[in-house]
Amino acid sequence: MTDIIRTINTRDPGEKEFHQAVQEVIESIKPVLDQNPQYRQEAVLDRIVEPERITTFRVPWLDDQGNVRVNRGFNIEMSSAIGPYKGALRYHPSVNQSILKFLAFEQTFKNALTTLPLGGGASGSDFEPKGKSDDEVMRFCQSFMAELFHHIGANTDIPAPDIGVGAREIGYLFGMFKKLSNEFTGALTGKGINWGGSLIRPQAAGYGCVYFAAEMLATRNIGLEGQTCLVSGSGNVAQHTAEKLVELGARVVTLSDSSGYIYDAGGIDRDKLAYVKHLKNIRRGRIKDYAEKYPSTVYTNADYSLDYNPLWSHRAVCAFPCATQNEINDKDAYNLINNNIKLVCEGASMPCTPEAVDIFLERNVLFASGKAANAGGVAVSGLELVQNSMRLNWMGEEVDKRLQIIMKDIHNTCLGAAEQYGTPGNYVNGANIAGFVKVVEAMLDQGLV
Ligand code: NDP
Ligand code: 2IT
Repeated sequence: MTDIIRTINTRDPGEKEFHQAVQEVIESIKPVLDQNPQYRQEAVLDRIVEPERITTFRVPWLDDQGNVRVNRGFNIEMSSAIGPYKGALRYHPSVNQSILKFLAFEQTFKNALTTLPLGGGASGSDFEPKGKSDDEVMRFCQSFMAELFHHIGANTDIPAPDIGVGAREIGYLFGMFKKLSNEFTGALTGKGINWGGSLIRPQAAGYGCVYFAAEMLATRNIGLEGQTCLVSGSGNVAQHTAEKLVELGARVVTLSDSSGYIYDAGGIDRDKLAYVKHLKNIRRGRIKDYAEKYPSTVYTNADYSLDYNPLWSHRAVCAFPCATQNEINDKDAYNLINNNIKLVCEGASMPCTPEAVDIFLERNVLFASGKAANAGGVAVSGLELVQNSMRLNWMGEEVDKRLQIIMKDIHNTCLGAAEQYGTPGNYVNGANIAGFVKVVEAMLDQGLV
């Protein structure tokens, strides 16, 4: 165990997701530390694993029956080395300090890879939006923002959609931010298109993930057309990953939510995806309904007592985990490999366990970690901020073109860094090294702060 892992284990025992995210970066950057003794002298690791600021706060709200409910809110400001704190805002019952620190830590390097001047942060709550009325969600968001607005702003900290936070929540949050701060600025991204949002932002993480996958496949002269793809999740990232895959001629056969998954051997086409979007974004229903609408589909209930997820046991060339952290373990990795998998591209944040990642790398599967592959979301958030400060809106084609260029650049940056430090083709090392060096160089330039 390295000193830094020992330090965070002692200082923050039980923060297993945060430890996992740190461990992955530390393993990748060993050669960088060896070649740059100054980094050790300046204790950059000790500094980079300690958030610049953490806030936790009470979020009281009234449910529709008039009962007082209380949730916990968090804001993690991890690194402002290269720009204002920026990252995910997540509402999910599992949210705790460990999960948000892991997200904020990964985000710091992800944002560095985008080439945009954005630091790393994350915020959220253990609030469960599923099953709540729109009024309840609005009251919760307003109470959450009553505290968060002290900390955020277009030049300080800019939250954005993540699990459980989409257009509806950003709307309620922005409305309250504007009222409290008396300013109309880009203090949140993922805003509605009529009030400061960017075209393509809802699609960006998913589309970007597929652009990244296409770049990876091209290094082995493989195209996406006709390839069978497994996608997990059915939220924002999964929907738009599937949408771009279908547009490029791939065959998407799975989608899931926390209750189960569907397998549609005929392929999920545009019309079926339109149904999924309505089901999930408007009706806020369960993916199970898909199998009732399209009876040739097989629906399987989630069984959390199993030590593998049957979604990853189907034969496919590409896998896109787009739901949540640690959804592919070592057993799932072997199941994928035994079924011909050639590429695993993380749409979600840290969806593969370290054991699964090692198996993919050992078996020469093309593997991209989320901090590179899903960076399209935050990249277009960055473009949303540019448009806000210029007070203009770009056309969708313009944003999409920029997104494609950014994903191609990130791909090449990862390959270049991996090659330079002796692990050609290893996108995990490449992403960690390139992101780390950029952030650390900025920290050193700015002195001990
Ligand atoms: P959504 O809330 O839109 O969708 C999340 C999906 O994952 C839902 O289908 C949800 O099912 C499922 N899910 C969530 N938690 C679990 C769980 N514990 N077990 C099984 N399924 C689960 O979120 P997003 O699509 O925005 O985010 C998905 C992932 O992508 C996250 O890891 C996020 O960090 C990452 N990401 C998101 C970006 C964005 O712009 N939105 C950008 C970059 C990364 P259910 O409805 O049943 O909960
Ligand atoms: O994980 C992520 O990159 C996000 N949820 C989006 C962050 C952003 O600022 O757009």
